[in-house]
Amino acid sequence: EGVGVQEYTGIKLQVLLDDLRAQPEGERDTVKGAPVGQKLTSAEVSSQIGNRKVYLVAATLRPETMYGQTNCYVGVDIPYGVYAVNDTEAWVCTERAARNMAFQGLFEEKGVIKKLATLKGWDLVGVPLSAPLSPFQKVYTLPMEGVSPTKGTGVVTSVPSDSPDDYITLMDLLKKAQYYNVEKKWIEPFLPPRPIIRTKEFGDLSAVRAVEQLKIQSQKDTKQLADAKEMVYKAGFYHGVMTVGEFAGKPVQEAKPLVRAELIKNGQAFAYCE
Ligand code: A2H
Repeated sequence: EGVGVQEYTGIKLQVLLDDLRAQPEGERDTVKGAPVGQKLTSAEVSSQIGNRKVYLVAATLRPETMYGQTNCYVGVDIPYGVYAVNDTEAWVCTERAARNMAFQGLFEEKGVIKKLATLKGWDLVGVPLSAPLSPFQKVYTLPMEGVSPTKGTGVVTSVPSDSPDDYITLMDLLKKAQYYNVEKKWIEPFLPPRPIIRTKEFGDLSAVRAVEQLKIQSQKDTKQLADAKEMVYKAGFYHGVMTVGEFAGKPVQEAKPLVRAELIKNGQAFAYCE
């Protein structure tokens, strides 16, 4: 980072509000005793959102990995806002990110922020989403300890096949579901990760292999995770070849801008810098 500008891709994961609303509160899963999505679907927030579609927006440096999305991560204690983009869309991210977005002209009126609601990460855990290019129709929002409130949007989309952090967090959550206040059914159907990229260093499932090689046990092993992340990132970038999707057979370096452009063209992503 430092002086350089980070060119992220903002990925739009649509909140399946109808799914949430179709399930009466009494029959909903709970997080810390509160029904999932309770705040998002409350009368007060609903009236603010109106008819807008709501998206969690995740910042990624690896748009070509979106074929491997299995879930989305938020920090449970991080404050998030629901921001109006225009009359038809609202985005969930940190206030810091919303300010950057406003100045980058991503909202209807340049420089102007219209906040519809305030949430905590906890309010989003268990919320169902539709993630572009994911093989799954519905994925879930889960808690991650290492999410930084001052990087990207504060929302991280999860690709356990190619991100050691994403993979170990998923294993952690599954092992200690009760402790983390998550349902196993938000995790189990999405495992094991499906291969999307092959590298000569790590084979088909780079993140899984690196986590095993470095004997990483949990998301608390931050030093080894940083090493694994660097190794996997380099292997993927320089030697990765896509094994799925429209650009299967192409090197990652070629596929990356193509997938990004495709997502942006389809209105499923946007350029975001910081
Ligand atoms: B990447 P950099 Cl498959 N807190 O996306 C913690 N991590 C965050 C974050 C935040 N607030 N915002 C974004 N990130 C993650 C995919 C991916 C990513 C893969 C492999 C490696 C990888 C799927 N998760 O990143 O510090 C996001 O995860 C390794 C560099 O700005 C984002 O890209 O360099 C990356 O960290 C941005 O990290």
